[in-house]
This record gives sequence, C-alpha cells and structure tokens, in this order.
Amino acid sequence: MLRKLLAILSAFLCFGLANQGHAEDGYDLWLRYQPLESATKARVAPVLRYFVASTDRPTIAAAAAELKRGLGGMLGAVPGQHARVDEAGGILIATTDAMPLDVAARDLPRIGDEGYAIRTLAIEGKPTILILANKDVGALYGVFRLLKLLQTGQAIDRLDIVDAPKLKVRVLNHWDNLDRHVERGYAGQSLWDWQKLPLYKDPRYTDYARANASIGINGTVLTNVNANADILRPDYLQKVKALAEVFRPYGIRVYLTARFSAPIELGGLKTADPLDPQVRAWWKAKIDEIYTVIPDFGGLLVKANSEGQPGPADYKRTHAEGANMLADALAPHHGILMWRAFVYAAENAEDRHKQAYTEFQPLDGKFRDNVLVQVKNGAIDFQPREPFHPLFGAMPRTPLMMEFQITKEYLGFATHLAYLGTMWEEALEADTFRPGKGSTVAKLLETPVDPGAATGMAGVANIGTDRNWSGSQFDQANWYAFGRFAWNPDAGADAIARDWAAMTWGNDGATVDTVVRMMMGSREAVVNYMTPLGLTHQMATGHHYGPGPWVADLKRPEWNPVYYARAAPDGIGFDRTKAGSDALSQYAPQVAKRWDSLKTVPDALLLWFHHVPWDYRMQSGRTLWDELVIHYDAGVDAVARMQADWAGLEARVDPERWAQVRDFLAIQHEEAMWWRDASIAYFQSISKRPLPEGHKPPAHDLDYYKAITTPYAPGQGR
Ligand code: GCW
Repeated sequence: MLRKLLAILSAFLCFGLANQGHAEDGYDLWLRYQPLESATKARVAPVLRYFVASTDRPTIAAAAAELKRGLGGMLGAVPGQHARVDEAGGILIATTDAMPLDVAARDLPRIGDEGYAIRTLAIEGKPTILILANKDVGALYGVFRLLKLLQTGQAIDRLDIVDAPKLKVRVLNHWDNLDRHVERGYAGQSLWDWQKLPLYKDPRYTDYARANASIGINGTVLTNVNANADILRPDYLQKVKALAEVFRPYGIRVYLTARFSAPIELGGLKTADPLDPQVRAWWKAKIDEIYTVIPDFGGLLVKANSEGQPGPADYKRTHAEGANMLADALAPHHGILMWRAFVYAAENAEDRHKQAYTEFQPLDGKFRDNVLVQVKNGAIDFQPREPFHPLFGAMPRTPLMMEFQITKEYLGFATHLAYLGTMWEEALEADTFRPGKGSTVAKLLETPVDPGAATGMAGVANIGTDRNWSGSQFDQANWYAFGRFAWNPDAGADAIARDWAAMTWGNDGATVDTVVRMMMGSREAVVNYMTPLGLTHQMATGHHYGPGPWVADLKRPEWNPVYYARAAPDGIGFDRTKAGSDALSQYAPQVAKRWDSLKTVPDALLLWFHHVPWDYRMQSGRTLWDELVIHYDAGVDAVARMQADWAGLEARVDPERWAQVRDFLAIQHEEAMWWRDASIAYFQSISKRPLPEGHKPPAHDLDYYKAITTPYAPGQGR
C-alpha cells in the first residue's frame, strides 16, 4: 500500500550548492542553516540526502523548499527529491490523506489540524524520517522542527516526536500605519509597502512568512489598533489580498483592525451606533466584501473607547454590544473578533489599574462565541514588571487571549538587550487561584471556555524594514520567543533562549551558555535600572524614552509618572490595599492576601501595592531607600557584566553582528546610568536620605536630568 502510494508521486532530482559564505547582518534570523560540523554531517547526511513529499500543494511545496534550503546550508548539498522513499530511505513528508491509515493511526488524533509527528522508522529496510500531519501546515511545522533539531545539534536517529499547538490563534499585531510609520516601532518602517502593492510583492514578505511559520505563528494583524478606516477601502483590500496570497502557503491568515467609526468615515452614515440597523448593515456588507476578496480572512481586531479611539460607549453601548455587532457579521465566514480590554477612561478617577476589570468583568458571558477579549499581561501597560492582569480567571465564560508587547516600548527600545521570555513566563506561570489553586494564566489560556471555543495569544510586533528585522540582533529573540510561547505557553524561557542562541549565534556550548546567561538576566537588569521594587511607568512623556519620574504636568493624572510612584516626604509607592485604591480586591482572595500583607508581598511588587516609609525595613534588613539605590546600581552592574560576557565571544561570532551588539550594549550601559542617576537624583530630592555607603552620587544634579529632551525619539504615536 505504502509503496503503491509513493510510486504515483512524481519525481525530480536536483543538486545545488550550499549557502555561499556572506557577511552576516541578521537578515537570516534564526534560520541561518550554517554548515554542520563534519562529524555530525557524516552521521546524518546519509538519511538526509533524499526526501519525498506526498503532494505538491503550495504548503507542502513551501515545506520542501525550506527543507532544501535548510539541508542545503547545513550539509553543503541540496537533497534530492524522490518519488519513492523506498528507493533510498530519506525524509518522507506526508499528510494522512496520502498515507495508509495503519501508519498514521497512532498519531492522528493527537496532532489535530496543525500538529505533526516525526518518527524514524525503516521502510524496506532503509532508515526513514517520517514527518506526518493531518493538514499540510502541520507538515510544514514538522519540517521546521526537524531543521531545528539539526540546527541545535540534536540526534536524529531515534525520533518519536508528537507536537501540536496549545493555542489556536497565534497572531502578531502590527501597530503599522498606512504611511508606514510604526507606532512603538524601533526597527525602521512598516514592512507593508502599500504604495507598491498589490502588484509588487516584496520577496521579504515571503521571508517574513517563513520566519513566522518556523515558530508556529498563524496570523498577522497588518494594521495599527489606533486604526485608520481607509484600510477597509476596496483598493486597500486588493493590497491586503496580495499579502494574504504570499502568506497563505505558510499557514498565516491576515487580519485587520477595524475603526469603529468607519461607517461614518467610509460609509457616509451619521452614526456608528452598533444597534443602528444601517450601521449593522454597513458592517455586514463590508465584511462580506472582505471575504469575497480574501476567502480565508482571519477576522478583525478592535481598540475601542481607549485613548481617544471611537467605540460603542460613544453611543452609550457596552463593549459587548459593540463587539457582538462585528462578531455577528464575521460569524457566517468563520471569522473571529478580537476586542481589546485595554481601556481607561479620561473622565474616570478610579485607579487606572482597576478600570479594565471594572468595565469588562460584568460583561462576562455577554460576548458572542467568536469573540476573544484580548487582555494585556498586566493592568497598566506593558511595563518592565507588572503583576498579572486581574481579568485573567475573572471572566470564566469569555474566551480571553493574552496580549504581550514584543516591541520594547518600555524596555529600552531596540538598543537595550532585554529578553522578554522571562517576563512572559512570569505572567504565564502566575497562579490566579481562579477557580482554584493551580489555575495559572497559561492554563486558563490553554483551556477553551467551551469545547471548540477559540484560545489565543497576540504579540505586538517588533518587526520593520531594518535588515535585522527587529532593530537589534537580540530583539529577534523576542519575536522568536513569542511564537514559541504562543504555540506552547509552558515552553520555558530558558529552553527557548537555548534554541534561539544555538540557531542564531552558533551551536557551541560556550557561545550558547554565554548568550543564554546574558538573556536570562537581562530583563531583571532593566527592571532594576528603570523601575525597581514595583515602581512603574517612570518613563518620559509621549515617546517613553529615558527617565521622567518628576513629570507631573500632563492633563490626565495617570499619564504622569508621579501618579504611579507617589514619592512624598512620608515614603513612596501606590497603596492598592483597602486603605488605598483597593485594586487588590480584583484578585482572588488567596492572591490578594499574599500581596496585601507587607510580610508576604514579594519585594518585586512592594511599591506596586504599598506606600511605605523611606526607612521601612525590607526583608534584607536594609531600609527601603538603601534597597532602592542598591537595585538601581545592580541594574547598571548587570549591563556591565553583559558587556564583559559579550567581549568574550568576539572570536566565536561573526564580526558584523558582534560589533553591533557590542555597540548597543555600550548605549545600554550609558542609558542605564542615565536612568539610575536621574531616578536617584529625583527620589533623593524627596527622601532627603544619604546614599548607602559605596554608592556614588549621580553625575549631575536633578535639573540637568530634567532638562534633557529627546523630541525625535522613534516610534511615537501620531
Ligand atoms: O502602550 C500604549 C502605547 C500606545 C498604544 C497603546 C495601546 C497603540 O503607548 O502607543 O497604542 O498602549 O496598547 O493601545
């Protein structure tokens, strides 16, 4: 049976040359496919010389092309493609529809639509690697997995891997404007060259899709959540269609952001009230139109009634009424609606931490089945450290998806080395205690609220036109890690860093260990030199570049850093206990209790939840003031250690990328000092305490830091 099926497949053979040596600039991301060392090559090459693909459908063709590219690079010769695996053994890429059931039966139910199995077996006595999937995209993911095994130097002689994504919707959110400005983008312009689309499809779109598919990302929201209705115009939809065509073979669907007032702006209606029949009809027609152009369109993402965006509240309607109108129009096409919970209202005096919960929690169960409420990991805004968002676990009848920010708006833009894997892991591992112990955020995300309900994770992309895609070599790791966590929220920050380091920098133990060490400590370093001990949102106004803890003159209280730190002669920190804003009451009692007590709240969240005197005795026995200063310095010292670590890798890493990282670390060190000095100068002007012994005073006085302006810092909102 197997023989017969394989025999009908058409054959062709081709040989080529390995990747030519070239200076590396980061364009290849983690898909560098460098030559394997000769002993490994000798061991694996015989099995990898040939492969068979069970169909030539576009996704399988993409998988075959990637296999040729990857093995070509690693082995120095492009593998031949055979019609029959039994001719020579090799790799067999197959979907279950092309396989006899007895081969497939074991794995079928476990791998679903997007998973795969990879097994070594002997066919006609010849060693074979079988990559098996129910659907073509699973086979593509399987090929990337096999390539990763080789890139990371793992044995391939006894493979028995079964893997499938734990979340269904794994999407990037591009905050890209139609003029190619990227809000909070630090990697050049938007990749989407709307002016040249649809006729010119930049080959880079394909590389973008390859990179995403390699980590299992299956959707991309092309446009900014601060939305422009023009993307819904017919001419723009043709451009979107062109992108969708490039991405389709890679299993990636396109999504768009919907501006809630589009019926007025594009449709000429007088209102965008979601209960108005004309408005509903306009959206229905628009969404039908989108699906005639792009039949596998993923759906829409909406930011409503937040930071000036229009929304249902403009008509005294709820978020659920707004979302459901769009969801109803999407449902016949199996489209989904992602509705963001990032809201805080101008006229609301409630602690900003509490506002999203206050507004959304009562709407639990009121959203249509095809709505996902998209919740940021923390309640404020992608800060270097936040406790998990209290909405997780609090809306058991509503699918919630996670929103992480991959681009480093608040963690030093592109020049600070900060691996976000550890930050996301912290959020995912947090126990919400809802409904009971062990209800981690990861588990809640992975468990559909009803059988068949959607699950998902979104990442605000850090991708642009820079040659290295992400603005820095190390920021590629955050794109990579996002994909891996979206596939499996339990993947582990350390394991992900290891894979990325081996693929990106070189697979020798010393390089990997050093790179991983740098990465794993990097986010805590940023927390320490920017916002230690639970401080938050101390960044300068608008662009958020550099420190601005003294800023107090912005029109809305929660835009001012002083709102968050509340530094005063009596102490520092935001009281969120009952005596204060009582935000703690939004968490499960077990969580609230731990964070409420000064005895049990971790130091890392102390000033997030408590206002404490400068001389408050910390668990270390030191005063809060001393501990604060020590943390700022620890952050700066950690950057110096990264510099030393990196210096040690000079001989092991290609010169162009090595030098860029070295120089970026120098920028980071300078800016870490800036953060440390400016923050200490400001807080000392209030605490009036001397610096602990051995800690040097800021290089300049407070006025010097206050006078620094950076009006052209990149990525600002417009
Ligand atoms: O973090 C803030 C950013 C805004 C952004 C907003 C949001 C797209 O400063 O630029 O707007 O969050 O998430 O909507």
